[in-house]
Amino acid sequence: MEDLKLIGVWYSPFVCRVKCALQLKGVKYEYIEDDLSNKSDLLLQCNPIHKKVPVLVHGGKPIVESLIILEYIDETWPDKYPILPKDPYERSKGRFWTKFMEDKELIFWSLVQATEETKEEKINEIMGILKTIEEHGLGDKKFFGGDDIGFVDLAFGTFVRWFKGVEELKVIKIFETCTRLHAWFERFNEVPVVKENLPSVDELVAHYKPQYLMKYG
Ligand SMILES: N[C@@H](CCC(=O)N[C@@H](CS)C(=O)NCC(=O)O)C(=O)O
Repeated sequence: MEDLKLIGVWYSPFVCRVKCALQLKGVKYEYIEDDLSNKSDLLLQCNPIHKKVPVLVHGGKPIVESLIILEYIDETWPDKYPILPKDPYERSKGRFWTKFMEDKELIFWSLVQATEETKEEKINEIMGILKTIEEHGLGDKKFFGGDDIGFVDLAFGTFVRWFKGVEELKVIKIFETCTRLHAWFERFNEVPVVKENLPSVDELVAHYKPQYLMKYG
C-alpha cells in the first residue's frame, strides 16, 4: 500500500469528496477520523493555516483543500478513472463551475439562520443560483462530467447531500423544484462510490440537529 493517509471527519462533505475520488482511482489509503472539538497534533501540523479537514498526506507531505486534493489525486494517478476532463477547455469549465459553487456556498448555508421574515428572500436567491447551475452547467447532460461522475459532480453532489439536511431542518423543499438537477442528484445517489462514501441525510440531520436547536431553537 502507498504511504497515503486521509485525515477527516465522517460528517464533512469536503472529506467525502476525497474518499470518493480515491475509491474511483482504486487507490488504497489509511483513513484517520479526527475530532474537531479536540484537533489532533497530526491535523494541526499538517494544516497549520486553516486547521481544517480534509488533509491528504502522501509520502509524509500534506495536501489541503478538497478541490485541490481532487486535482492532486487526478494528476498523481492519471491512468485510472479520470476525475477532471482530459480536454483543457472542458477542464476549465469544470474549474469554473466548482469555483462558482464555492463562491455561492455561504448563501446556501445562511438559510440555516434565516428567520420567517428573511426566509423567502433567501429561498429566491438560492433558486436563482440553482437555476443558473441547471441551465448553464448541467444542461441536458447525464452528469456534469458527461456520462460518468467527475470533478463537478463530486463537488456539487456532496454539497447537495448536505443541503438536503438543511432543507430537512428548515422544513422546506427547494432543490426538488429544479427538475433536471433533481434527476441528476437521483442518478448521483445511485453511483456505487457515492452510496459507499456519503452519510445519509438522516445521519447528517441526527448529527447537526442538536447544534442547530441549541443555536437557533
Ligand atoms: N474549503 C475547505 C473547507 C474544509 C472545511 O470547512 N472543513 C471543516 C469540516 S466540514 C473543518 O475542518 N472545520 C474545522 C474548523 O473550522 O475548525 C475544503 O474544501 O477542504
